[in-house]
Amino acid sequence: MSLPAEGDSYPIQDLAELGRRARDVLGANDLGTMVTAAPNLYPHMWSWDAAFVAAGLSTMSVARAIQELDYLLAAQWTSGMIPHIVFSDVPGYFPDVDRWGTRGASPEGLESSGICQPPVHATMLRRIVERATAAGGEDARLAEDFARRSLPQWVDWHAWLRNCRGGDSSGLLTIYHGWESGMDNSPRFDGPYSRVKSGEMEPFVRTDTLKVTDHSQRPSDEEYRRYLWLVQQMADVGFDDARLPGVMAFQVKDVFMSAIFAAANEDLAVLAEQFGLPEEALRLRQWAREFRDGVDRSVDGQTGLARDRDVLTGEWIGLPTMAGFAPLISTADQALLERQLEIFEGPDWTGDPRLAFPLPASTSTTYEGLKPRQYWRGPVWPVMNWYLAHCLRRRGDDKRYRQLREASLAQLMEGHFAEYYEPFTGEPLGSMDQSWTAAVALEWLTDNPENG
Ligand code: 2M8
Repeated sequence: MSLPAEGDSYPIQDLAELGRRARDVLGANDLGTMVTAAPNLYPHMWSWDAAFVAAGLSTMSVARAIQELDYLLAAQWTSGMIPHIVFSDVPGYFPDVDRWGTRGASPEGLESSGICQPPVHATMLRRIVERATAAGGEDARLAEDFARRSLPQWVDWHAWLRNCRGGDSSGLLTIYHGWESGMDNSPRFDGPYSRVKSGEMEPFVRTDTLKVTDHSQRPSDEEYRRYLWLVQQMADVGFDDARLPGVMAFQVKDVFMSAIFAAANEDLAVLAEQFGLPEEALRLRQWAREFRDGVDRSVDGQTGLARDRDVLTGEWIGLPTMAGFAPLISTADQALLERQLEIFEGPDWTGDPRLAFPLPASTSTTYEGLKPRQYWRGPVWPVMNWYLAHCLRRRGDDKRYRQLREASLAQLMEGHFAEYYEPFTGEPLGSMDQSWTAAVALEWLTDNPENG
């Protein structure tokens, strides 16, 4: 395994050291106002990263965790959308707020991008509240006060998703940019992107490839041109939700995000009941059902995997990517769950004997388009391992949670807290000291089912 040259204290010797180093990573990435997603490559707050990071922070300080979520919520648009990036004033990331054309769109002098990301927030908030309530005292009071005070904003966020992105009774949310999925260049989007023909555009200089100098680990220039073209298309209509369906060259029903939404609606409903909003809870449960059903209906009977749909062509997208396991997150259908678990543990996924660790790669390791070093086209993502394990554990599947925990901790002991890992060698790739990787390391460490 070839490790990056930077740093001098790898690998990690024991779990206590893993915890210390994970806390150091979050501390070093903390600007005081926000924990940036990564030190160099991502010097801002990303929406779904912030939710995972807040849960990681809550293992150290509930107050700091709440501050993180508060900062994200402060950038919420009046429509209810929570933007995918809240910008810090650290320079060096492209596209910046000027390229987005979103100056002034967030309140309170914050600057943000103009798209969203998967809504894991309510799930992570529920987790923080449960952790703080178990701790009792001041932690419990802080978390419960925050949940009570912020609930209307989370409900607005879910209402925006439901109404602006999923109000067509498909039970699936529409995304207008691959960045909204969080899995930017997954092969899931190759078909829809192939139909995005970029027109006249301001020239641009990427900054990501200055930081990750092995360019094979990042999306290509052609992909970036299309990403930027879509940003321009949205900016041209002022990010007006009502106009996006009429103009956007990329429109995909994202099955993984829809499953995350279904689960998050359940979690928010639990909080709404707990904190005195019973009518909202009913509405949220209705949305949970709607999207759970939408995800179930997308499953391809032959492959057993869930599918995205290209809205513009009407075609289902049935590639063997991690998104195919969306039902593991949301389904209530026991037969479907069992079939998915069989595939998940089979030779195309975590049962592939060539794997360094039995963890799900972002695309099947037997897929002919697998790019084991390239971003969302093959590497293993620690944050996804934790999220899927968390969803399984919520179903009472402690056995699989334990297996994924053990494999994930073994992977992280190499010490870089990488953004993603090569599936067969375990080589750390992308950004090092990635905040959400450190955050889930803390989650794994503080939640050992062996200890009851
Ligand atoms: C990656 O995405 C950003 C664009 O949003 C980028 O490549 O510049 C993705 O992995 C995304 O899921 C993640 O939230 C973000 C920050 O970690 O990086």
